[in-house]
Amino acid sequence: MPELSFQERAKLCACDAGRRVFETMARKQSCLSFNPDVTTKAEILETVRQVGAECCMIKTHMDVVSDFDDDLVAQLQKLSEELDFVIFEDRKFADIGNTAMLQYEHGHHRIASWSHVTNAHIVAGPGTVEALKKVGIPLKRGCLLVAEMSSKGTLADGGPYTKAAVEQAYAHEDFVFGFVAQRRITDHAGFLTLTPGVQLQKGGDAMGQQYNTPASVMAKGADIIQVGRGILNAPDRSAAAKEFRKQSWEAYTARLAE
Ligand code: S5P
Repeated sequence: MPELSFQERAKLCACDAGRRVFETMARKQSCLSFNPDVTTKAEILETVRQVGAECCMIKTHMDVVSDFDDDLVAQLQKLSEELDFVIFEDRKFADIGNTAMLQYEHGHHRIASWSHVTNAHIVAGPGTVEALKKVGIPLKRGCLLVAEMSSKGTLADGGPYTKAAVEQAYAHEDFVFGFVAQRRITDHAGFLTLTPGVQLQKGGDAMGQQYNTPASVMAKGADIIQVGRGILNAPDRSAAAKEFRKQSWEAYTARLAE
């Protein structure tokens, strides 16, 4: 099957937030999502200001931010409008439905109230996503399922577990619009693949993370490359983000031309 463009794929996506992601990617010509995995409000906002213009998405882990407050959310939302990116809180919900629902809507972070996109593990069975959907759909939110992981020894490794994630996604297409995975795992072009574990050189860290290059993950069907320390620790973050954006967008356009 020929590769469809992100604009064409937006039309095949049944989730409001998912369409917004595809459309942002097409409009900005960016397959780059950046995660500012830093622990203060000031650092998050500083790094997002440095690289947000290059990104279709900014992925956060708000539970590591020591001084999280409503103003951080307000400023991030403002930057999301100014710099045109989608906000993705990487909460990886994994509990039984009722608990996941409470965690999504309530607590200190009230994730559903501000994050366009979140994600979930499928380990607890379909109840997790069914419950998240109850909160997310009225707010036009979307969810990615963690189908494969980038870390050494992961149990989410392409076998029956990954297949179960695909089945759950098909059952909830209005809320689930794709996967966190190391390669494309379905032919359904309305589903998006976000691949973490990306740096400009292949390698890893001391805690089990494994890195592949933008070109190699795009060749396996990634639509969004998820980059953290490859940009965060670069001497010039903006230049690094431009390079990741360029390499991944070129790989996408090459795919279209195949
Ligand atoms: O399989 C995964 C799934 C995720 S969402 N492997 C990952 O590394 N992630 C996230 O991507 C992880 O939580 C982190 O925020 C980011 C990778 O960051 P980096 O600094 O290693 O690029």
